[in-house]
Amino acid sequence: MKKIIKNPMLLMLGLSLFLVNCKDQNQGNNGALTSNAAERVYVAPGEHDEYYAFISGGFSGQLSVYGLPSGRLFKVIPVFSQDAEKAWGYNEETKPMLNTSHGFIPWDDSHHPDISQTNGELDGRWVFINGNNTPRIAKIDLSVFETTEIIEIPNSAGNHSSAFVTENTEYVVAGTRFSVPVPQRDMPISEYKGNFKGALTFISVDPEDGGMDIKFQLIMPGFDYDLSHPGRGESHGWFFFTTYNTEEASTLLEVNASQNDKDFIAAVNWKKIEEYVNNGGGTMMPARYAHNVYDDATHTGTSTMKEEVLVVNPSEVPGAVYLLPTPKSPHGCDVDPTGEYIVGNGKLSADLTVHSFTKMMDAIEGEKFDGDAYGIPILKFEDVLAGTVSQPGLGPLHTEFDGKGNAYTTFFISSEVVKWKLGTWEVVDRQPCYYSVGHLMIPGGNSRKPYGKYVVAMNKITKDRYLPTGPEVTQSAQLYDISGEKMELLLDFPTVGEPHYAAGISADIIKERSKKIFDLQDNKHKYGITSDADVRVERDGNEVHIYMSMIRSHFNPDNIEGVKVGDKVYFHVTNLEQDYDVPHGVSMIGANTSELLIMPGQTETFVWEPKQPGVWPFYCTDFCSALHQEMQGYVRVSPASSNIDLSWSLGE
Ligand code: K7E
Ligand code: CUA
Repeated sequence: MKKIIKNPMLLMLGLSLFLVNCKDQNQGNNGALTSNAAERVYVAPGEHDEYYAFISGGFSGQLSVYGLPSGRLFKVIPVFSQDAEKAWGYNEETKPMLNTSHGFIPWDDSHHPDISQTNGELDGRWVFINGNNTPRIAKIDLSVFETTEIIEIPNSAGNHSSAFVTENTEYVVAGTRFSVPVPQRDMPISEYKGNFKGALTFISVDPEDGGMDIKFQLIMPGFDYDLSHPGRGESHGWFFFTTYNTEEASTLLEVNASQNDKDFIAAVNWKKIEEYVNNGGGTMMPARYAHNVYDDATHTGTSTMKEEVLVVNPSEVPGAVYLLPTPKSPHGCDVDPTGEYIVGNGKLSADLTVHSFTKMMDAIEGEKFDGDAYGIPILKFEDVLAGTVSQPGLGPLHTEFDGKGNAYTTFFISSEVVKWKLGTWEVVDRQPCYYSVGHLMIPGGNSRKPYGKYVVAMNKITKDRYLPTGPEVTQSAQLYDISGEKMELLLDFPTVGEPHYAAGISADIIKERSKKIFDLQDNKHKYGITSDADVRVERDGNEVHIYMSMIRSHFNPDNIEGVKVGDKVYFHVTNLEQDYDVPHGVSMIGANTSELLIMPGQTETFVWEPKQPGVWPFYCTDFCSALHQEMQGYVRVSPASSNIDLSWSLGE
């Protein structure tokens, strides 16, 4: 046990608990300033927010949509976790979206959303987000705010240094946190060192429809790959990954992965590797992974199992990968808007380390190496160092930029956001967070053009900040105004799940692209109908298919007879409405699934397996009109042995 106590991280965690419990922290603004702050986050009834913020749900597996500066929650977009409210993963159309090589996986841990870019600026077409646990990348289409694609990542585990996009969304990148045997196989854990590998996956994104496809996987040494960011401007074409556990320990990492004085930032020249694979380089290896696509015309997801993936070893492409020594177990890996500075946030380091892209290129050209790791050249720390921010705080995690030459770094242990200047490395301001901040987000932060008006800090601990709700209290974000010299805390707001990273964008870019309805005439759903003339009920063995419509304020049909115990009854329900904001819902007594919430012009399906004879009602779950309570129907269920014919009707 003595050995454990020597671990600096534990000592620092102890200090953190002390700080968190210490009540004499500056509690922020006084009364007069508070009313001023209230005005600055107040969005009057009927007015719109200036920014969208897409905040990850962490262990909720979802992505939440907020407005800034109000902090108002608009929507929780289901991504990796089943959501009964929207039937995600419950209806027949979206179940395939959660398929993986491990079967149907109804949950994940989502950390890092990133919005698509064109020429290094956010274009608001899609937002990508990682699933850590069963490695996946999802794409959300921001015209409909729905998850429309999920691709599983083979050879990967704890998909954490993900999902960040290059400056023309050429790639969304997914780095493995855990190294594992590649390919997976039965072997002793003690043989980790030298044998386990870390896959860095480059997923191409179709510039037209956003379709994702794994272009190649770079098979790296068995480190942990924690976070990553793309180069931009001059450094476009490179991608940077922080590593820890360069010790390659497989047990008690809190001690064994904290031995090396420096770990690395891995710099990957993806353009060079892209060229190599475009010329036939790399090796196809067997790998099973699911590729799930949701089609807005058929309103249906399909899952395809892929069988192979293209892998590249760094040694095959000399000059494509270098290692930049970085103290000490770095977490965040953040690139400034010019693309010159790469910030490594060493969790156990007293100072913040900033590398220079220009110096890195000079050192590479001069071939000034300090040995290698598994054949990958290590550059000299002094040769690539742009500067250090000296003792800015304790436990640095993540850095964002305001586009005006300032950087903002979160410190988990000392629980604060620290503002410092790029180039002079001087600390110019610090503000406490309540409490223990993880990520922070400046809208447009991961691009050439951050908006630089607000920063959102996302905190791990809230303690006494809100009314208590039993042992589990809300997670929380805090909004600061950063338009002046000093940061000003404006607002606390609760979040869904545990927020990690977030992505923010000017509302104007998204607003005008937002779809209002699905066009009924474009509905290509296999079981969809476009008018009441197509309403019917069909039997196929013990399967019964109900082609049903819904419009204010009835279902058609609303009386169905001839269903029997033992049948599998499919309700294929089309919402015939073509007006904005008129969804209908449907639910059936005793159905082992969720309701459906169906948008105008859309078709969805649920399955009901009646267990008992009787007359069983169904009803609309969304208060759609003054006669919403009249929107109901009955299904008569007869014993399995009965010979009552199928019949259906409305108003007869
Ligand atoms: Cu720092 Cu998963 Cu980005 Cu959370 S990670 S804090
Ligand atoms: Cu339709 Cu309520």
